[in-house]
Amino acid sequence: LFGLMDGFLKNDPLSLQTDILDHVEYTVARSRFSFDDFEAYQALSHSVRDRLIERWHETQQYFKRKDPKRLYFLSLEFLMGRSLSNSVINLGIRDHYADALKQLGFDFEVLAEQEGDAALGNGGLARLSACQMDSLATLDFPAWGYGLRYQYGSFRQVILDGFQHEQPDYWLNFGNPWEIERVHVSYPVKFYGTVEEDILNGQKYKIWVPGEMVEAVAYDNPIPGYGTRNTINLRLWAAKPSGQDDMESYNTGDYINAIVNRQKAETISCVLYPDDRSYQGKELRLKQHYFFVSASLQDIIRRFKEEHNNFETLPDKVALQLTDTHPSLAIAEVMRVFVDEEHLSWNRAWDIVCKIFSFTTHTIQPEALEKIPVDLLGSLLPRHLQIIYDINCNFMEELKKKIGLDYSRLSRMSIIEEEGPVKNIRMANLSVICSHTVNGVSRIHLELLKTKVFKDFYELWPQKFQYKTNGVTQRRWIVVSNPNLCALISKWLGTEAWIRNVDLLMGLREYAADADFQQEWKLVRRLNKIRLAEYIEAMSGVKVSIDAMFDVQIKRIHEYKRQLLNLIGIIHRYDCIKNMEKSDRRKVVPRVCIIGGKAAPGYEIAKKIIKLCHAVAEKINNDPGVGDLLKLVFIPDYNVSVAELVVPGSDLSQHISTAGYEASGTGNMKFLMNGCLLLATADGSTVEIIEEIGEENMFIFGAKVHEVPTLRDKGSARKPSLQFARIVRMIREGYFGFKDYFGSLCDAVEGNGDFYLLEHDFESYLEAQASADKAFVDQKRWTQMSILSTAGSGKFSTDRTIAEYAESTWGIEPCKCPF
Ligand code: 26M
Repeated sequence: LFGLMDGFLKNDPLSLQTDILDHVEYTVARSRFSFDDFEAYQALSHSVRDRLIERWHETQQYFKRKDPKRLYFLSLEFLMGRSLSNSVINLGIRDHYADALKQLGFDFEVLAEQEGDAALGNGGLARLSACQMDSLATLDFPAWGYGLRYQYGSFRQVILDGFQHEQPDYWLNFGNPWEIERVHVSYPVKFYGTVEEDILNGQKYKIWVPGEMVEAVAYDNPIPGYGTRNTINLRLWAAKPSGQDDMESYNTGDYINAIVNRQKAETISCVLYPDDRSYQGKELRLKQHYFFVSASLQDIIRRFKEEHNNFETLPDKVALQLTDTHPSLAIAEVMRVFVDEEHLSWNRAWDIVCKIFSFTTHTIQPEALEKIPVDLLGSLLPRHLQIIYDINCNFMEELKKKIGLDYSRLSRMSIIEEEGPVKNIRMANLSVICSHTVNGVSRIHLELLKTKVFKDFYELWPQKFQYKTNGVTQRRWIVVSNPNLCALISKWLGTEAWIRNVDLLMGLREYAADADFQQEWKLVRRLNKIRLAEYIEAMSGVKVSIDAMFDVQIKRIHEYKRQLLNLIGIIHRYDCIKNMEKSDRRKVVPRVCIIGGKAAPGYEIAKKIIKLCHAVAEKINNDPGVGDLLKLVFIPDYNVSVAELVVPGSDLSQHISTAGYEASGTGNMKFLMNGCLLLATADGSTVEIIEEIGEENMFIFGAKVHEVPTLRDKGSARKPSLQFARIVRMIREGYFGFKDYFGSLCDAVEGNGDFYLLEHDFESYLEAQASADKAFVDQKRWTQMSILSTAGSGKFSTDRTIAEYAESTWGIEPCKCPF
């Protein structure tokens, strides 16, 4: 019996093969003797899943026994991408599986390509959440992630005639082996209704009498750490019709319609909102937020109550991390549960609330801050609106005592925005007031928060404000996506220890000029470029030369990220080549310019940028006089797995936001780790990258953060760029077709309209590009810069970010599950 009980799954080739074939027969229900690649992928994933579940169980039991302070990481978005390769690498059994499969006649890499992306998020914030989960698991922290299980993830971007079209991403179509449905872990979530009063022991209480109820069902996604058995949980909620329905209604009315109406509950977790910039007071979105918050908190409080009976100790056991303001209704919800359901006094409840929440903001622009119309909140969550008003009222009283009757400051700091056509709840103010710590995502971001967006709050509570520079996980962004570079690094460092301790990458500096190392480095990079070139040809039909410099900008399309500056630069390059003497063309460094990214479906200008990219590409790629000297390709449907292919294969990457607009940026870190050089503005985390690897190893250009406001004020008094103006005129006058369509795009970058200062930065952008060309010609120097980029990327691991959060924000400690 004991033999059976400690019998962990075995990882020798025969056991793995038996496992896979069993899953082919019993899970996929195919013949063990005949199954295709996709079926093999399904069986393989289930076999990996079994191993994840084992460790997940052990870890959860260990956490339960040890009962450490736990971190609950709340985020409405997680961009997990694919799980297969990541899982087997973190479990340390990739090669075991590859061997086992080979004997069965399958190639591991081919099967891994069968997997679709889990794209439950939009951009940087969502991928950061995913990277942070990997680091939390690897560093053995007792953490749980909570999110929503959208049925439709980020839309699929399809390009027709150069225009973006959005198609639904029904990602669960073919099943999802990476989740475990927990039919017994479910909670009722309530909406609408009224607030009434009740008297209990002579004490008045508010009671929320809801008008609608849905059920939140848990889906658990195991997150394995690397080099540890710890496997933590990402719990995603799906909405289902409530089990607590009033059966009476079925008897009185139309049975069919009653069922159909019940089914509407599922719409709550149906679709991810694709916008990542503006907040329109949409009821469904608000419902999603509360659904998420209510289910997560019921789960967290239930777990706490299993072991504890006094809420005073909650702050010693629970840290709640708010990823942006999206989950910040949690603050009002905890107050409601404490006061209305647990009957704590307001003041006791408030004391506890102020000790458990920390808040990280991922935006800079004030107009991007989340607001909820008061009327909307009042109808959907009437009791929460009262609570928010009460929190605000108390805060305003306290504030008056501290700052006096400075009404304009009071109104700026109020949670309620009274100005404007409709009253709004400012979720950022609520989050700042109720959190013990407010974090920025890079040093410069915190500076801007302190002096602009949260200036008033910073002056009141300077000690609340901190920053933790973002990172990315080297497991996903080197080990999984660039296996050859990974092997090369380990070979020269003589250890794989850098995969858990990324500072060791610094050891590569020693070999940066070593001829043998450079040779091997170049070879790895070339193989990656070949792989990327094949993908480009398959996607766009454009054949590109491997010897050209691969110059890449992949990220969401936004005006502040300035893809348009890149395009105008490309047109300028094209123009120069065309106007050159034939003999001079030999001196041109050939380039393949690669752009990729989604535009929010309602973001007109961003969509026009995509169209312009295609129009320019059409012209350049079909100009026989240009040939291999310049190619432009747009990579459609940019997502995590596309990034895993593109990042390792690029020579130069662009991070060229107007200084002061990118809170951090994390794409720059992925490229840096892979030895791709950066052409960038001194914005967000790039400022800190410059400090780590030195400006001489990058191509930095453009206005600095402190210059931007003055430049903007100057308006048309800024120094014009004739080259820039000429190119904008070409676009406007129809040189690339679609004359009328591009007019508004041109308006957005001309004269006073040029809010993001493209024209001002253009000349220095061209200089930076010229330096990049010069450096590329000297391949020895370029390779050295490339090696030094990887060597200096250690700071930008989420391992460092998470360690900092654990220490100075969450107050949690590792809890390593023994073997
Ligand atoms: C808004 C309205 C409706 C639906 C969704 C949204 C929304 C979703 C995501 C708004 C913002 C969202 O994310 C913002 C974001 O991704 N910010 C980026 O965060 C990264 C991680 O900190 C930073 O590196 C980037 O600089 C920052 O732009």
